[in-house]
Amino acid sequence: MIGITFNGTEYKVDSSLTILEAAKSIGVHIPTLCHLEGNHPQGACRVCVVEVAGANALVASCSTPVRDGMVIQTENRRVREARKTVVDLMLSEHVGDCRYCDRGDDCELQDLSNMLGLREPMYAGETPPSVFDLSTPALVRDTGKCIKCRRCVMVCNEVQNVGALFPQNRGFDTVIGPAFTRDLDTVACVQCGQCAAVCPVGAITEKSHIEQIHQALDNPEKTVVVQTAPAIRAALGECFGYEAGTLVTGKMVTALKLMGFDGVFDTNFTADLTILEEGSELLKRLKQTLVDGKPAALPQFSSCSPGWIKYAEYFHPDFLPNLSTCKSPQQMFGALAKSYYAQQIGVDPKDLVVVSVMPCTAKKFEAARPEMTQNGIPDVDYVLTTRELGQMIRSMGIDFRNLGDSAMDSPFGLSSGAADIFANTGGVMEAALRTVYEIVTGRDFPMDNLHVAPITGLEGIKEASVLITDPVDAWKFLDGVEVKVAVAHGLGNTEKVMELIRSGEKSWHFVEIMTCPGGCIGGGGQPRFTDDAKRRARIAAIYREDEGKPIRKSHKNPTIEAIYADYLKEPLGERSHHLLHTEYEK
Ligand code: HC1
Repeated sequence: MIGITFNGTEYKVDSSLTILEAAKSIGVHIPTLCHLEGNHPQGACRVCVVEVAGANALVASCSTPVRDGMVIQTENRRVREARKTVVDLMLSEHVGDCRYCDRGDDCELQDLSNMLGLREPMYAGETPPSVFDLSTPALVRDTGKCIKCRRCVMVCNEVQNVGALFPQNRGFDTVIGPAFTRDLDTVACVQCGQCAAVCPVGAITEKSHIEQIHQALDNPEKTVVVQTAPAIRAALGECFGYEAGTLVTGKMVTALKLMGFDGVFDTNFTADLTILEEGSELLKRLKQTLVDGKPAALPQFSSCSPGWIKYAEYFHPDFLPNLSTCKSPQQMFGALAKSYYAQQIGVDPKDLVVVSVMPCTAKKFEAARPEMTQNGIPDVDYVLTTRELGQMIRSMGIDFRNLGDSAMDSPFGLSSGAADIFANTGGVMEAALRTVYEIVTGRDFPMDNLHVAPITGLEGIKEASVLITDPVDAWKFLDGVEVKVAVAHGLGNTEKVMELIRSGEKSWHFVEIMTCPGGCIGGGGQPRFTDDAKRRARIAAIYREDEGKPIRKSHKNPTIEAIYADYLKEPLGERSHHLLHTEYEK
């Protein structure tokens, strides 16, 4: 620890920090439009300038390390005027009318301009042309709104290892975008939307489905049902001023009913179903390999995160046979809604509209994939991000904070705690282990409070193993086998996992990959944030939801048992194969 002085008061801070980090650690706020916690400083926006005694010029606090005895002013006239100049210069080049901007109510540039008291432009400025990129199903780019902060570049290259976005040209002509300033569909973008989640302005946003959903809700010919992903309930509240990690499951259901949906269902139901199908698939692959002498593709990779599927298609096509053939819970829900449920309620699948609420922009792309249809009808019609749902609720005049709680509808409303934790990194794996262990041994899953501690938390790559002893007769070949698993979140960590597998350094049986840092709770469609505190709060909330459930294992969900008895018959059976599984080809 070293001693430094902030605004006249002495503090002890960690010597490894930058001024910006040290200020945060003692509760002093320094504004920034380019910094992303946990990543190296960019020094791009210069909004975080501070005065350091003895230095001639103001310094960027994000890229200046603290030194013992440093005396720092984060706020005085000189600092304030410098920040005003910087922000005003950004505004002078920023195309757009706040009245019509998607970020009108949560723009960091507008907030900062207000905070600094900017009331009229100091510089007339020249604005660059606004070029729209509407090429992908998930994202919209508007180059005119871009303030060149490079957060998207950082997250796309360093966190996600995708490299779809980077700065081109110089000075005023700088454009942040795909190579040769072309559209996103010309490069290996996985549409995860992490760029849209960290953009401080409206330069990259999700492609909205709000208008199409209003039209469907207004159409008396259509029956419109909605499913809500596991991660929504721990984050939607933030759109209405709740602290991160406030669970709003019941209010969310009430709001969706008030909006006019004919059925409000839970993607968690099909998350439970995924565990039965994906767990059975793992056991089948192990049997083929260990007993039948026909080595199956191992490790098996989870397949519910569409950004990861796209990443594998682009960068690791030789591993596509290792992807579980299970459709994601979103798509399983759509397929069941348009078959089993449509039949039950006597509606032609063509007149049933399935809407999803997802924390993920890539789910829009997943729903549009040609594999995700039956007889030409898409499993899922429209996908709203958490942010879009918040916007829709507000626009329909629903007073979210004062709503009571409602329960999800039958038959797809009941789920286990294992389904809840799909939202967290490590959750799919833990849910699978809870079920597979019990199927194989016939005994209760032995982990403390059912959690597999080594694969919880925000470590980038996590590993665990479970030793199988004394299995039931059907699985005798697994006696003494140590089932080894791994978990990665964020595609940068995923790439490291792939290197470990390719080099032979690791030989896991099952690997969970989630595209976004933290898992779906940190998805590109969630209420925006740039630090880990919100990820942690949402993760804790999801574990609370799991621990509060009377049923915490997917195979113990009675409605899952019922749908197998009535309709699907058995995991990996013919109907499951037809409705719930797919194959990916490059
Ligand atoms: Fe996810 Fe999933 S957990 S992918 O993270 O498998 O988006 O929440 O809905 O489909 O269930 C996202 C979340 C989500 C699917 C499930």
